[in-house]
Amino acid sequence: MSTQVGKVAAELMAPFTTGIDLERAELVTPCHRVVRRASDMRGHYADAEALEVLIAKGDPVHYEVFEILTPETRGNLSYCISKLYPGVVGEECFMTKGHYHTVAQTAELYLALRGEGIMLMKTAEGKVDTQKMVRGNMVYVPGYWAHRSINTGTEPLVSLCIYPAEAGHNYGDIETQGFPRRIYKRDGQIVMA
Ligand code: S6P
Ligand code: ZN
Repeated sequence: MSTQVGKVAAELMAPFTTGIDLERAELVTPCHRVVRRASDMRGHYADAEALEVLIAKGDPVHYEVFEILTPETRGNLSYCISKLYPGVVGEECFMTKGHYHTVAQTAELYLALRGEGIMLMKTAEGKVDTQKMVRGNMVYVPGYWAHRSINTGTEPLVSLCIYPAEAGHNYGDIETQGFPRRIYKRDGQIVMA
């Protein structure tokens, strides 16, 4: 009993509160901010030439992630606001790189707050799944599923993501094999191919 109490004391964190600026759809005081521009997305879109044109035209931000990180030990939760801008590379909708978790069995919950999109998922064994991301939808990404968000709308796709702090990012086979589906906007229609 005394050992258990001692262990808890060693890991004890102070409770804290963070705020989301609901207008800007950003965390007010993130620990860390990730910014990915078109030039960070080389190798991910079908039309590599269209991506280079976009980079030459000013290298727009594709997405930002505002993170609250806690110690990467079992039991803690980290979370972030993911803000994925609208746009196309050729005809392919803007998307995140996508990743497995390094601790492969860890799950993640995405609560869509604004915009419209698709969560595209795959497993290393070849399973594929898509879920609709629209305000109020909570997409549960189970362990072992690589996940990529795709903005199919005309405004930023904003989600709150909550995941075990130990989860980590594993970009594994995504940079070499991508995902088995792509999402295009053709004549204003969303097309999955
Ligand atoms: C973390 C979570 C998000 C993503 C973010 C960027 O588990 O899924 O914070 O890191 O949406 O995606 P990516 O694939 O570029 O890391
Ligand atoms: Zn994740």
